[in-house]
Amino acid sequence: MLVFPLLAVLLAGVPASYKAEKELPIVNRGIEEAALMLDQRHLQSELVLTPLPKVRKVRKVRINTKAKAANKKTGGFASSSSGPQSPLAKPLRIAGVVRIPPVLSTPLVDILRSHCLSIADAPSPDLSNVLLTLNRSDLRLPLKDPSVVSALDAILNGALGDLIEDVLTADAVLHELACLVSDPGSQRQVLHPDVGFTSELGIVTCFVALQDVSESMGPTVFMPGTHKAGFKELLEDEETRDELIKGRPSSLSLLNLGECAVFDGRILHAGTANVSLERRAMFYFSFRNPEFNPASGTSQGSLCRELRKEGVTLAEVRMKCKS
Ligand SMILES: O=C(O)CCC(=O)C(=O)O
Repeated sequence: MLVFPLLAVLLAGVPASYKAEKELPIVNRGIEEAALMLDQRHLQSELVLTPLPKVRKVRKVRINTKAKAANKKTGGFASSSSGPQSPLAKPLRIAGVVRIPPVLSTPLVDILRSHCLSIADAPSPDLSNVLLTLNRSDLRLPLKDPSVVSALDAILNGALGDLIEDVLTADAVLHELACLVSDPGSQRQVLHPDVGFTSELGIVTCFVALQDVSESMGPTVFMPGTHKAGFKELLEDEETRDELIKGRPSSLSLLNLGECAVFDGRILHAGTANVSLERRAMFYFSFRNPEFNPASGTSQGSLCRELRKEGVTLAEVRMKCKS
Protein backbone atom coordinates (compact mmCIF):
# COMPACT_ATOMS: atom_id res chain seq x y z
CA MET A 1 0.00 0.00 0.00
CA LEU A 2 1.49 3.31 -0.93
CA VAL A 3 1.30 6.22 1.33
CA PHE A 4 3.04 9.43 0.55
CA PRO A 5 5.62 8.68 3.25
CA LEU A 6 6.54 12.20 4.27
CA LEU A 7 2.93 13.35 4.37
CA ALA A 8 1.94 10.24 6.30
CA VAL A 9 4.61 10.83 8.94
CA LEU A 10 3.64 14.47 9.23
CA LEU A 11 -0.04 13.68 9.59
CA ALA A 12 0.13 10.76 12.02
CA GLY A 13 -1.61 11.69 15.22
CA VAL A 14 -2.75 15.18 14.19
CA PRO A 15 -6.37 16.32 14.62
CA ALA A 16 -8.83 15.18 11.95
CA SER A 17 -9.64 18.70 10.76
CA TYR A 18 -5.96 19.45 10.18
CA LYS A 19 -5.53 16.15 8.35
CA ALA A 20 -8.51 16.92 6.13
CA GLU A 21 -7.02 20.29 5.25
CA LYS A 22 -3.65 18.77 4.39
CA GLU A 23 -5.24 16.03 2.33
CA LEU A 24 -7.35 18.49 0.35
CA PRO A 25 -4.96 18.83 -2.63
CA ILE A 26 -4.93 15.03 -2.99
CA VAL A 27 -8.72 14.85 -2.69
CA ASN A 28 -9.07 17.54 -5.35
CA ARG A 29 -6.62 15.89 -7.68
CA GLY A 30 -8.46 12.59 -7.19
CA ILE A 31 -11.69 14.30 -8.27
CA GLU A 32 -9.93 15.75 -11.35
CA GLU A 33 -8.56 12.34 -12.27
CA ALA A 34 -11.98 10.75 -11.86
CA ALA A 35 -13.45 13.39 -14.21
CA LEU A 36 -10.72 12.77 -16.80
CA MET A 37 -11.46 9.06 -16.69
CA LEU A 38 -15.19 9.65 -16.85
CA ASP A 39 -14.69 11.70 -20.04
CA GLN A 40 -13.01 8.65 -21.52
CA ARG A 41 -15.55 6.12 -20.36
CA HIS A 42 -15.08 4.17 -23.59
CA LEU A 43 -11.52 3.48 -22.45
CA GLN A 44 -12.68 1.95 -19.18
CA SER A 45 -13.58 -1.69 -18.79
CA GLU A 46 -13.97 -4.29 -16.09
CA LEU A 47 -10.87 -6.28 -15.24
CA VAL A 48 -11.38 -9.58 -17.02
CA LEU A 49 -11.14 -12.93 -15.32
CA THR A 50 -8.17 -15.18 -16.15
CA PRO A 51 -8.73 -18.86 -15.30
CA LEU A 52 -6.77 -20.36 -12.42
CA PRO A 53 -4.25 -23.00 -13.47
CA LYS A 54 -3.98 -26.34 -11.67
CA VAL A 55 -2.00 -26.37 -8.44
CA ARG A 56 1.44 -27.89 -8.86
CA LYS A 57 1.93 -31.13 -6.96
CA VAL A 58 5.69 -30.95 -6.80
CA ARG A 59 7.18 -27.63 -5.94
CA LYS A 60 10.08 -26.40 -8.00
CA VAL A 61 12.06 -24.24 -5.67
CA ARG A 62 15.16 -22.87 -7.22
CA ILE A 63 16.44 -19.47 -7.97
CA ASN A 64 17.71 -18.92 -11.46
CA THR A 65 21.36 -18.39 -10.63
CA LYS A 66 22.34 -17.37 -14.18
CA ALA A 67 19.72 -14.65 -14.22
CA LYS A 68 20.85 -13.62 -10.76
CA ALA A 69 24.45 -13.22 -11.92
CA ALA A 70 23.38 -11.30 -15.05
CA ASN A 71 21.13 -9.07 -13.01
CA LYS A 72 23.90 -8.30 -10.53
CA LYS A 73 25.94 -6.91 -13.45
CA THR A 74 23.12 -4.63 -14.57
CA GLY A 75 22.23 -3.56 -11.05
CA GLY A 76 18.94 -5.46 -11.13
CA PHE A 77 17.85 -8.55 -9.25
CA ALA A 78 16.79 -12.06 -10.08
CA SER A 79 13.08 -11.92 -10.72
CA SER A 80 12.03 -15.47 -11.36
CA SER A 81 12.77 -19.05 -10.53
CA SER A 82 13.77 -21.53 -13.21
CA GLY A 83 11.50 -24.14 -14.76
CA PRO A 84 8.01 -23.87 -16.23
CA GLN A 85 6.13 -20.75 -15.31
CA SER A 86 2.56 -20.48 -14.08
CA PRO A 87 0.23 -19.56 -16.98
CA LEU A 88 -0.63 -16.46 -14.92
CA ALA A 89 2.96 -15.18 -15.09
CA LYS A 90 2.68 -13.98 -18.69
CA PRO A 91 -0.50 -11.89 -18.30
CA LEU A 92 0.94 -10.42 -15.10
CA ARG A 93 4.12 -9.45 -16.91
CA ILE A 94 2.25 -7.97 -19.87
CA ALA A 95 -0.60 -6.11 -18.17
CA GLY A 96 0.80 -5.70 -14.66
CA VAL A 97 -2.52 -6.90 -13.21
CA VAL A 98 -4.55 -10.11 -13.41
CA ARG A 99 -7.97 -10.93 -11.99
CA ILE A 100 -8.42 -14.53 -10.94
CA PRO A 101 -11.42 -16.63 -9.86
CA PRO A 102 -12.12 -17.17 -6.14
CA VAL A 103 -9.06 -18.17 -4.17
CA LEU A 104 -11.16 -18.51 -0.99
CA SER A 105 -14.42 -20.35 -0.42
CA THR A 106 -17.46 -18.40 0.84
CA PRO A 107 -17.21 -19.84 4.40
CA LEU A 108 -13.53 -18.85 4.64
CA VAL A 109 -14.33 -15.37 3.34
CA ASP A 110 -17.17 -14.96 5.83
CA ILE A 111 -15.01 -15.93 8.80
CA LEU A 112 -12.12 -13.76 7.67
CA ARG A 113 -14.36 -10.76 6.98
CA SER A 114 -16.00 -10.92 10.42
CA HIS A 115 -12.60 -11.28 12.04
CA CYS A 116 -11.10 -8.31 10.15
CA LEU A 117 -14.10 -6.06 10.74
CA SER A 118 -14.23 -6.91 14.42
CA ILE A 119 -10.60 -5.82 14.81
CA ALA A 120 -11.17 -2.76 12.62
CA ASP A 121 -13.99 -1.69 14.92
CA ALA A 122 -12.10 -2.47 18.16
CA PRO A 123 -10.79 0.49 20.24
CA SER A 124 -7.19 0.59 18.99
CA PRO A 125 -6.59 -1.46 15.87
CA ASP A 126 -3.05 -1.74 14.47
CA LEU A 127 -3.43 0.63 11.53
CA SER A 128 -0.86 1.69 9.00
CA ASN A 129 -0.94 4.94 7.10
CA VAL A 130 -3.11 4.96 4.06
CA LEU A 131 -3.60 7.49 1.31
CA LEU A 132 -6.74 9.52 2.20
CA THR A 133 -7.87 8.50 5.62
CA LEU A 134 -11.51 9.63 5.67
CA ASN A 135 -13.52 6.44 6.21
CA ARG A 136 -10.61 4.34 4.98
CA SER A 137 -8.36 2.21 7.15
CA ASP A 138 -5.53 -0.18 6.57
CA LEU A 139 -5.48 -2.83 9.25
CA ARG A 140 -2.28 -4.80 9.85
CA LEU A 141 -2.96 -8.46 10.54
CA PRO A 142 -0.81 -10.81 12.61
CA LEU A 143 -0.02 -14.18 11.09
CA LYS A 144 -1.29 -16.07 14.12
CA ASP A 145 -5.05 -15.41 13.76
CA PRO A 146 -6.71 -18.72 12.75
CA SER A 147 -8.85 -17.13 10.02
CA VAL A 148 -5.79 -15.45 8.51
CA VAL A 149 -3.79 -18.69 8.67
CA SER A 150 -6.60 -20.68 7.01
CA ALA A 151 -6.97 -18.05 4.29
CA LEU A 152 -3.24 -17.99 3.56
CA ASP A 153 -3.14 -21.78 3.50
CA ALA A 154 -5.94 -21.91 0.91
CA ILE A 155 -4.38 -19.14 -1.17
CA LEU A 156 -0.64 -19.72 -0.98
CA ASN A 157 -0.73 -23.49 -1.05
CA GLY A 158 -2.74 -23.08 -4.25
CA ALA A 159 -2.14 -21.77 -7.76
CA LEU A 160 -1.57 -18.21 -6.58
CA GLY A 161 1.31 -19.35 -4.37
CA ASP A 162 2.81 -21.08 -7.42
CA LEU A 163 2.57 -17.84 -9.40
CA ILE A 164 4.30 -15.81 -6.70
CA GLU A 165 7.04 -18.41 -6.44
CA ASP A 166 7.53 -18.33 -10.21
CA VAL A 167 7.81 -14.58 -10.52
CA LEU A 168 9.61 -13.78 -7.24
CA THR A 169 11.14 -17.11 -6.11
CA ALA A 170 10.25 -19.16 -3.02
CA ASP A 171 12.51 -16.88 -1.01
CA ALA A 172 10.18 -13.95 -1.66
CA VAL A 173 9.66 -12.02 1.57
CA LEU A 174 6.25 -11.25 3.04
CA HIS A 175 5.99 -7.48 2.65
CA GLU A 176 2.38 -6.76 3.64
CA LEU A 177 -0.43 -8.60 5.39
CA ALA A 178 -3.47 -6.47 6.03
CA CYS A 179 -7.09 -5.69 5.40
CA LEU A 180 -8.12 -2.52 3.67
CA VAL A 181 -11.54 -1.23 4.68
CA SER A 182 -13.10 1.58 2.67
CA ASP A 183 -16.34 2.69 4.21
CA PRO A 184 -19.13 4.71 2.61
CA GLY A 185 -17.83 8.24 2.10
CA SER A 186 -14.19 7.28 1.50
CA GLN A 187 -12.68 9.48 -1.17
CA ARG A 188 -11.03 8.67 -4.45
CA GLN A 189 -7.28 8.35 -4.20
CA VAL A 190 -4.92 9.73 -6.82
CA LEU A 191 -3.29 7.30 -9.21
CA HIS A 192 -0.02 6.00 -7.85
CA PRO A 193 2.37 3.07 -8.01
CA ASP A 194 3.18 1.34 -4.71
CA VAL A 195 6.92 1.37 -5.36
CA GLY A 196 9.48 3.42 -7.22
CA PHE A 197 10.33 2.12 -10.67
CA THR A 198 12.80 -0.74 -11.00
CA SER A 199 13.61 -2.60 -14.20
CA GLU A 200 12.54 -5.92 -12.66
CA LEU A 201 9.42 -6.93 -10.80
CA GLY A 202 10.01 -6.19 -7.12
CA ILE A 203 6.62 -6.60 -5.41
CA VAL A 204 3.50 -8.60 -6.15
CA THR A 205 0.32 -7.64 -4.28
CA CYS A 206 -2.87 -9.70 -4.03
CA PHE A 207 -6.22 -8.07 -3.17
CA VAL A 208 -8.90 -10.58 -2.22
CA ALA A 209 -12.50 -9.34 -2.10
CA LEU A 210 -14.27 -10.11 1.18
CA GLN A 211 -17.65 -9.37 -0.46
CA ASP A 212 -18.78 -8.60 -3.99
CA VAL A 213 -17.44 -5.21 -5.07
CA SER A 214 -19.71 -3.05 -7.20
CA GLU A 215 -18.73 0.13 -8.99
CA SER A 216 -20.26 2.38 -6.31
CA MET A 217 -18.28 0.68 -3.51
CA GLY A 218 -14.98 2.26 -4.56
CA PRO A 219 -13.21 -0.52 -6.45
CA THR A 220 -9.54 -0.22 -7.30
CA VAL A 221 -8.94 1.21 -10.75
CA PHE A 222 -5.84 -0.03 -12.59
CA MET A 223 -4.08 1.28 -15.68
CA PRO A 224 -2.86 -1.90 -17.37
CA GLY A 225 0.63 -1.69 -18.86
CA THR A 226 1.77 1.22 -16.69
CA HIS A 227 4.13 -0.92 -14.64
CA LYS A 228 6.61 -0.44 -17.48
CA ALA A 229 9.30 2.24 -17.76
CA GLY A 230 8.28 5.86 -18.17
CA PHE A 231 4.71 5.92 -16.84
CA LYS A 232 5.52 7.03 -13.31
CA GLU A 233 7.38 10.03 -14.75
CA LEU A 234 4.46 10.86 -17.07
CA LEU A 235 2.11 10.79 -14.09
CA GLU A 236 4.38 12.99 -11.99
CA ASP A 237 4.81 15.65 -14.67
CA GLU A 238 2.02 18.26 -14.63
CA GLU A 239 2.47 18.72 -18.37
CA THR A 240 1.82 15.11 -19.25
CA ARG A 241 -0.30 13.60 -16.48
CA ASP A 242 -3.74 14.58 -17.82
CA GLU A 243 -2.93 13.31 -21.30
CA LEU A 244 -1.75 10.05 -19.82
CA ILE A 245 -5.02 9.59 -17.93
CA LYS A 246 -7.16 10.60 -20.90
CA GLY A 247 -5.33 8.45 -23.38
CA ARG A 248 -4.84 5.20 -21.52
CA PRO A 249 -7.38 2.43 -20.96
CA SER A 250 -8.21 1.66 -17.35
CA SER A 251 -9.84 -1.33 -15.70
CA LEU A 252 -12.14 -1.42 -12.69
CA SER A 253 -11.54 -4.24 -10.28
CA LEU A 254 -15.17 -5.33 -9.84
CA LEU A 255 -14.34 -8.49 -7.97
CA ASN A 256 -16.84 -11.03 -6.78
CA LEU A 257 -16.50 -12.47 -3.28
CA GLY A 258 -13.26 -14.44 -2.93
CA GLU A 259 -11.82 -13.28 -6.27
CA CYS A 260 -8.42 -11.73 -6.37
CA ALA A 261 -6.62 -8.97 -8.24
CA VAL A 262 -2.91 -9.75 -8.44
CA PHE A 263 -0.76 -6.80 -9.39
CA ASP A 264 2.77 -5.62 -9.94
CA GLY A 265 3.66 -2.94 -7.34
CA ARG A 266 4.82 -0.61 -10.13
CA ILE A 267 1.42 -0.36 -11.85
CA LEU A 268 -0.56 2.89 -11.61
CA HIS A 269 -3.74 2.33 -9.63
CA ALA A 270 -6.06 4.01 -7.11
CA GLY A 271 -8.86 3.20 -4.71
CA THR A 272 -11.96 5.00 -5.98
CA ALA A 273 -14.64 6.73 -3.91
CA ASN A 274 -17.10 4.59 -1.99
CA VAL A 275 -20.42 6.26 -2.78
CA SER A 276 -22.49 3.26 -1.72
CA LEU A 277 -23.91 2.42 1.70
CA GLU A 278 -21.75 -0.69 2.01
CA ARG A 279 -18.34 -1.43 3.45
CA ARG A 280 -15.67 -2.68 1.10
CA ALA A 281 -13.16 -4.94 2.84
CA MET A 282 -10.17 -6.30 0.94
CA PHE A 283 -7.83 -8.86 2.49
CA TYR A 284 -4.44 -8.29 1.00
CA PHE A 285 -0.85 -9.34 1.17
CA SER A 286 2.25 -8.73 -0.87
CA PHE A 287 5.60 -10.39 -1.34
CA ARG A 288 8.82 -8.79 -2.44
CA ASN A 289 11.76 -10.19 -4.28
CA PRO A 290 14.39 -11.01 -1.61
CA GLU A 291 16.88 -8.84 -3.48
CA PHE A 292 14.50 -5.93 -3.84
CA ASN A 293 15.14 -3.19 -1.38
CA PRO A 294 12.16 -0.83 -1.37
CA ALA A 295 13.70 2.50 -2.32
CA SER A 296 13.06 5.73 -0.53
CA GLY A 297 9.72 7.16 -1.57
CA THR A 298 8.19 3.77 -0.92
CA SER A 299 6.12 2.88 2.09
CA GLN A 300 7.31 0.35 4.64
CA GLY A 301 4.36 -1.81 3.72
CA SER A 302 1.45 -2.73 5.97
CA LEU A 303 3.03 -5.43 8.04
CA CYS A 304 2.82 -5.85 11.79
CA ARG A 305 6.03 -5.20 13.67
CA GLU A 306 6.94 -8.77 14.58
CA LEU A 307 6.58 -10.02 11.01
CA ARG A 308 8.69 -7.12 9.77
CA LYS A 309 11.42 -8.11 12.22
CA GLU A 310 11.27 -11.79 11.30
CA GLY A 311 11.39 -11.38 7.50
CA VAL A 312 9.19 -14.39 6.67
CA THR A 313 9.56 -16.00 3.25
CA LEU A 314 6.89 -17.42 0.95
CA ALA A 315 8.17 -20.93 1.57
CA GLU A 316 7.93 -20.36 5.33
CA VAL A 317 4.41 -18.89 5.19
CA ARG A 318 3.29 -21.83 3.04
CA MET A 319 4.70 -24.29 5.53
CA LYS A 320 3.51 -22.45 8.64
CA CYS A 321 -0.07 -22.17 7.36
CA LYS A 322 -0.36 -25.68 5.93
CA SER A 323 -3.28 -27.50 7.51
O1 LIG B 1 -8.55 0.98 -2.09
C1 LIG B 1 -7.97 0.35 -2.98
O2 LIG B 1 -8.54 -0.49 -3.66
C2 LIG B 1 -6.53 0.64 -3.30
C3 LIG B 1 -5.82 1.26 -2.16
C4 LIG B 1 -4.45 1.72 -2.51
O3 LIG B 1 -3.97 1.55 -3.59
C5 LIG B 1 -3.67 2.41 -1.50
O4 LIG B 1 -4.18 2.69 -0.39
O5 LIG B 1 -2.49 2.70 -1.77
